[in-house]
Amino acid sequence: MDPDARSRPPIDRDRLVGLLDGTGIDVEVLEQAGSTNAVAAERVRAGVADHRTVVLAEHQTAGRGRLDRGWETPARSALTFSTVLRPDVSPQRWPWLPLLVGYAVHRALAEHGVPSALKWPNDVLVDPSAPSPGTPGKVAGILVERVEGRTGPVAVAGIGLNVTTTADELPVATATSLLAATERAPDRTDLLATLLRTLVATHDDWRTSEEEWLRTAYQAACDTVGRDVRVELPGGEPLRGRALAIDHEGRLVVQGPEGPVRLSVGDVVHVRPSATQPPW
Ligand code: BT5
Repeated sequence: MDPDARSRPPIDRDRLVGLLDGTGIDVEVLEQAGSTNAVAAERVRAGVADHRTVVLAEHQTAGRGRLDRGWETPARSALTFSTVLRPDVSPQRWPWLPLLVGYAVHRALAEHGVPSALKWPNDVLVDPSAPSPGTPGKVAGILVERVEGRTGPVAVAGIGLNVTTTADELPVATATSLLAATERAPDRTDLLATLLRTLVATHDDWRTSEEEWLRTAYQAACDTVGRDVRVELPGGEPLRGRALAIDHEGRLVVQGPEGPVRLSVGDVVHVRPSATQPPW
């Protein structure tokens, strides 16, 4: 048996099926894939994947972030998977999807006793001690892509969550894992089942309701609001200011030098601790 198989057991498919019984969630586990978002998109275009189909790779070799950035994870150290969701809502509501997915990850981690916070728009952070004291690390990233299926558009919601990745395996200084940050890691099969149940339930609740509860819940879990931030904007000068709120379209409202600006995209750097207590 290779040493990794002991310290990093594979997903237990039989147990997973039991844990997901009655949810209609269908998980395909691949030993290896380039990007699970790409595989799920292929399945959607081929007409063999729809709402609640999930593709997971034990080892993702060409994981994607936003804007053609990469996502790197050693085999079986993380959860890297993509869930097909059919939001069936007006196009104006689609920008909520990445926020909704992040919020679902935050809730699922809480079920496993791990406090986390959200960094707008698509990072999940955990405290306290990694990568350096007082600097929460990025434990999960989210990539939501719209794909034209045979019967309309679907969202492919990719989640990468570092579980047992050790400090020296983490690809960048801002990254952490559940093990590195909290010195313990839930079993990946249990955690995956919680993530999928929470994601699908949060999505289905949102789809059939108004936005305000999600806005309030996201904002309460969001460590960006209340901080001084620098936001790198595509093709423009960075914006500096105080993050004030998440608005009703999921945009980050930043008080800049020339007044409030509403951002729908951007990379946020938290430049100073929040004046208020962080939501851990
Ligand atoms: C993201 O992009 O955070 C989205 C990551 C989504 C990954 C999942 S895995 C399953 C599915 N299939 C895919 O192909 N993708 C999705 P972004 O905000 O652009 O952040 C990317 C940046 O995060 C990189 O440029 C690195 O700096 C950093 N990074 C790379 N790997 C990381 C890791 N394992 N943990 C934390 N940070 C990482």
